[in-house]
Amino acid sequence: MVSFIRHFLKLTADLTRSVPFTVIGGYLGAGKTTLINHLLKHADAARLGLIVNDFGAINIDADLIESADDRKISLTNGCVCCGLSSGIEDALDEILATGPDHILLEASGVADVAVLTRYGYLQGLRPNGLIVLADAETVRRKADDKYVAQSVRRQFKAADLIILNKIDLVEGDLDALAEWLRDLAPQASVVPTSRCNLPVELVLGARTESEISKPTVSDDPDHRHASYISWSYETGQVTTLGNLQAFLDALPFQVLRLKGYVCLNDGTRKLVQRVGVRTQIIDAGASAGQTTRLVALGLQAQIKPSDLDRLAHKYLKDEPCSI
Ligand SMILES: Nc1nc2c(ncn2[C@@H]2O[C@H](COP(=O)(O)OP(=O)(O)OP(=O)(O)O)[C@@H](O)[C@H]2O)c(=O)[nH]1
Ligand SMILES: [Mg+2]
Repeated sequence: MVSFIRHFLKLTADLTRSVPFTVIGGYLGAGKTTLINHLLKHADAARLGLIVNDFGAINIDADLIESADDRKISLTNGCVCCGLSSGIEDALDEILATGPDHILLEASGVADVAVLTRYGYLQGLRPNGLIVLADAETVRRKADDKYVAQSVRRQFKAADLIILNKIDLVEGDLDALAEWLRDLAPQASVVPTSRCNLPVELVLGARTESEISKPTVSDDPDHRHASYISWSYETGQVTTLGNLQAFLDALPFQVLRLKGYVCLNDGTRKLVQRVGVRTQIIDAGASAGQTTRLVALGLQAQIKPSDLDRLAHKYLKDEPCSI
């Protein structure tokens, strides 16, 4: 009896102390990291613990997230939805020990996100839902693409909230697009925005059990990301801005996502982001002590890492430093 009461008291204490756990999903480049940075900037004093699962061998997202390192853990070289499960449990323990108010997991863009919500039931945590980002410019095309439609649609069907991001890039009928998403995922609310500029409450606000979907076991026995291949590249050498541009122009359009940092021969560093055909090159400060690091993702049937190696060797190194 005494042990039962002790167990009951511990359970009650665990419930009141449990930390909300929210999964952030969405296909490659939809805006997951942008959302996390928005939350970090606007969540006032809330201490956010972050776990970032990037697909490639180098975790670029961990660098893109503007958070204190002790509350941010990156998991690389695989996807937590179909492997790395002990990795995520250890990471959750480590983050919990820092005393966060809320834990966010950025899933890799190709993850089976519904499977990840089950970690919210671990001791010390409470599930707070699954947010899925949609890239307003490309979502309809991706949802009909014969190779990626299944993984894109599966994410929406499991979502509690869909953030229809990048509406600044849409020229057509936005209402019709939102309506199409609502038909695809009637269980979720759909919120249009750009740059994930939303009230933080929408993501971090507490959701009751009836407001969140139950986690699932993957219904796809072949879900091992066999069809995707990642490419990583690192060099201590520098290049010119012109060669970086030539590299990006020469990349096959089948590269679905590319991101990382490139060091130039003028002593600066550029952040490079490419989602489909859209490319961004942003100043990222001085390159001192840094290396060029890039990751890319595409379908195994469509890109060859050796082709990307060849392009990188041709354009991203061997330039004498001009400073
Ligand atoms: N035009 C426009 N660009 C955006 C918007 N939101 C994000 N981006 C850009 O889209 C690119 C990808 O954004 P991320 O936040 O890194 O996307 P992600 O989902 O974390 O990408 P992965 O983790 O690689 O799957 C970046 O270049 C962002 O600056 C938006 O609302 N409008
Ligand atoms: Mg990201």
